[in-house]
Amino acid sequence: HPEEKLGPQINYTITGIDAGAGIMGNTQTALEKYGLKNHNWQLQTSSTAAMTTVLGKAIKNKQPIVVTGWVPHWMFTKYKLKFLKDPKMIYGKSENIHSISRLGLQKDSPGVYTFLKNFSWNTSQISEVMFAVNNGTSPQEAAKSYLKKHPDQVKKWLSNVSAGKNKKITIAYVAWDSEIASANIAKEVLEKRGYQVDIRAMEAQPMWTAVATGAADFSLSAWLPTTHAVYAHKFKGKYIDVHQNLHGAKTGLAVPTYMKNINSIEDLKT
Ligand code: PBE
Repeated sequence: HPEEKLGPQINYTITGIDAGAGIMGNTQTALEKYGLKNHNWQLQTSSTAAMTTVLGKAIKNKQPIVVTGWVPHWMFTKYKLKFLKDPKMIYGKSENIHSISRLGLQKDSPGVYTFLKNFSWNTSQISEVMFAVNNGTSPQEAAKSYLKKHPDQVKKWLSNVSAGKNKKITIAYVAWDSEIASANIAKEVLEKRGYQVDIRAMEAQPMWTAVATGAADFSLSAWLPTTHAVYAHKFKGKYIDVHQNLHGAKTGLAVPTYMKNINSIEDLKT
């Protein structure tokens, strides 16, 4: 029904993910700043898995849907989606994924700190791992086979990284697809150098807390400057922003491309 208003067709609901995700807070802000709150729009909390399932069903039936979307994620390759324009820049101009460490890591684990300085990859590389996992390969197996296929990159990541000698390292991550990929890659790479690596999945706020309190040595799951701005501000001075491990990330609201009349967040009002 292309002429029908969108809101009533989808109960004025944006399908979201886990409450701690930065994209959820930013979407609340967007609802306010674009005046959508007064138009009954609401954001539904869910999980990435539930959101992508609902999205897949809507697309199968060519029904309208609005989701919280981001790249890198396989949803943008598996489905024909478009980001809604965000003229008010609520979701930021450009976003990167940062590696953050606890205070003191450089001093007492210089090898791990060097790895963090070395570690970066691009969206097509991380997608190899995400796709394998989405197709049913275990994250650990997917990471192992990636390392086998990219020995030169592994060499770079490990350059000047001193031997771990069984030193225990804890990585905190959030179970978003991109961070499942990076945490498992980091574990496998550091274990090649003799570190004993424990990766721990948690929600976003506990992840930042773990790094800020030193309960975890580092995390590769920090989306900055916008998505996790609230956490970065809250824990300012209690963590080290070591390096950017992926450039060109993006978050926002997304819809299937067959929703021809909806191209901007502003269009949700009409
Ligand atoms: N995400 C994926 C996260 C960061 C990684 C966009 C869902 C967030 O919103 O916090």
